[in-house]
Amino acid sequence: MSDSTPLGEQLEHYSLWRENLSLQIDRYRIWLHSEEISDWQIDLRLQHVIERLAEDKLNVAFVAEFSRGKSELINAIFFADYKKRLLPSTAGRTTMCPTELLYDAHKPPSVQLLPITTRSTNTSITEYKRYPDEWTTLPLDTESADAMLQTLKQVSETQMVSRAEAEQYGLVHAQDSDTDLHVDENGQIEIPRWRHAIINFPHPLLKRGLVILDTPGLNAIGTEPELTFNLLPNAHAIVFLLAADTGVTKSDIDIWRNHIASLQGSHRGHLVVLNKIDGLWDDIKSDEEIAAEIRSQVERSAALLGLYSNQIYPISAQKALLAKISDDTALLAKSGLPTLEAALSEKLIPSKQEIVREATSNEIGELLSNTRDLLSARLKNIDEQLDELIGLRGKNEEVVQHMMQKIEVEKAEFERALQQFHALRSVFSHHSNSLFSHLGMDRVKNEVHQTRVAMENSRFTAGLQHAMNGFFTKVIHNFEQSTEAIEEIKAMMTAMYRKFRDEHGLAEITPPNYSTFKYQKEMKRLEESYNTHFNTLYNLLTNEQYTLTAKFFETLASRVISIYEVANREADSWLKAIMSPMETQVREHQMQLRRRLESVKRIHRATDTLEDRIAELQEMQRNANGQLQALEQIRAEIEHALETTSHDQLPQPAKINVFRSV
Ligand SMILES: Nc1nc2c(ncn2[C@@H]2O[C@H](COP(=O)(O)OP(=O)(O)OP(=O)(O)O)[C@@H](O)[C@H]2O)c(=O)[nH]1
Ligand SMILES: [Mg+2]
Repeated sequence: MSDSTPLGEQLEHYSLWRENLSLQIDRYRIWLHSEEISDWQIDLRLQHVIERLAEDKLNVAFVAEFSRGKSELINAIFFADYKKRLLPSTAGRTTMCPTELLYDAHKPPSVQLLPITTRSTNTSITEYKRYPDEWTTLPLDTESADAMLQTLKQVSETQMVSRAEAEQYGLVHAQDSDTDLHVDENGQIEIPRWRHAIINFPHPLLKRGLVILDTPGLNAIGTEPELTFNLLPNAHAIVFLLAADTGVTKSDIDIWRNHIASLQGSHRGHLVVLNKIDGLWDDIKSDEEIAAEIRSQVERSAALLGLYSNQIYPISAQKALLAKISDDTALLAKSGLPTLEAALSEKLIPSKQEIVREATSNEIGELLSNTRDLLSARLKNIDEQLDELIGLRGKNEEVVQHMMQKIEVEKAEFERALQQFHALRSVFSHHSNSLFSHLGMDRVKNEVHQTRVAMENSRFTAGLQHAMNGFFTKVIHNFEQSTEAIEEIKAMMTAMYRKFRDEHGLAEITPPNYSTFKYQKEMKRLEESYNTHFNTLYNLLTNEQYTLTAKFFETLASRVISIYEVANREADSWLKAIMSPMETQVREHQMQLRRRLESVKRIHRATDTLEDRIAELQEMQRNANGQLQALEQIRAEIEHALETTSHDQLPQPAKINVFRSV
């Protein structure tokens, strides 16, 4: 199906790249098992990496004022193969609720709809996603384009309610200048029937992890905090549409400035489209004149948005859809869509792949280097034992006796060190607890609760903003305190690693890094975007201000909580990553000492001949060397899988050594 488009091709390459990478990582995992070098922690970490690669999503959002052609463009890019206009697209307001199109193979094709009445609670959409029974679910008959079309019409459903009810949902307020939502003779107002829609649809691109977000125009973005604080900031690309028939209006500029341009710092892909250029295709004018007219409108629009004119793509979504449906290549080229599609895939995929590549490379690089350290330590021990035993050739019993005593002393010393190690473990868990007292879920949930109470208490006062600001201050402070705890843990472990290396010859290990800096930055970003929106709410009457602020706060809070969840998972795996190589090495060293003592004892008691033992050790040495070689091979294969780009035409990134420490 749509796989023949540049976007389809790139997505396919990208998903093949992920599949191949997973395969190589899984081979490493299986190898660790078969060689009996794995333990449950390593296995779990590898499984996580593999799962993350499989579940990787690419989010593209379409944002604009109403009737600029968002839904039409989505139809043209993604659904033309159905030879129908699948998503409803009509003059005036059409898409009434944010609509996510995705594919989750665990569920049957369906449309899930969250009733608008849920806006009277302060619960965010993210939270509702955990409770499927709050949604109305309609099955989607993918065999019939007509049946699908009927079901998809739900996203434009509206209903009539009283003005008071609309106010309760925060959809209108005293100074509402929204002319489309006018009160009729019965005092009723037309409002959307649904708050949010999720379309689960087995489309080839969605199956490869693409998630499309269609949004309603007419500043619905401002009233649904989920869009402002979650869906748009998390999109990997945003397509913003202008239309040639309306030109750039004030509300276009508002949406651009407040919801898209303000996200730019986070180097996400933004694409600006000037749609409906077919309105300028005037039969009386020459092609050159038409091209000049389009160019000048592009330039004017670029100037108004503060962009270069080559950043705006002139297209006709409607003609592109028609061209694809009727297989008209000339019209398709004229519609400008192919250029936009190529730009979209260039913006979307390479940068996403880079992020995934780096995260995977760091995680696997660390595990590989731990495995290598372990095998090297094992080999070093075997070498030493061999030296010891070879030195015994032709020596008398007294020498053997002496050696036995020497190893026993070493073993006793190591056992004393082990006691220190166990003491360290308890200090370590003490520090870990202190880390989680700042970073833990209980802490953040408590902050949220306290802020809710403070907001409720300052319902009619200016203290509202104070309560919200206090929330951010506390949350950011918690992250700062976590940083201190992290530094302490790191310093302690570094000292311990050094001690074991110097006194017992254990391999040098550099503890991995962990920083909460990115979360602090994310919090600051949320705070800024909150402040921007709060200032626009500030002019409202106090009661409305409270209602809206409370809604915004709940979405913010659920966003903050999900950031904490990620930070917690990371902290957890960091704590394991910092402790487990040490545990493995200590265990290994202890086992080797026991073996050495055992073998010398057996020789002493003459139950084993010296030559048998030497031969046995040589076999172990060959085996360990073989494992190190196999590991090197695995490392090279994973590195190769990481470096292969998803797209051969792309300039190759500067060659970097993906595994710094191996
Ligand atoms: N002439 C022309 N009409 C277009 C083009 N693209 C969309 N339209 C029409 O413009 C109207 C609005 O298009 P939609 O796709 O519903 O716009 P939207 O941005 O999704 O609007 P909302 O869902 O209301 O936010 C529809 O009647 C489309 O057929 C185009 O390229 N040329
Ligand atoms: Mg629409």
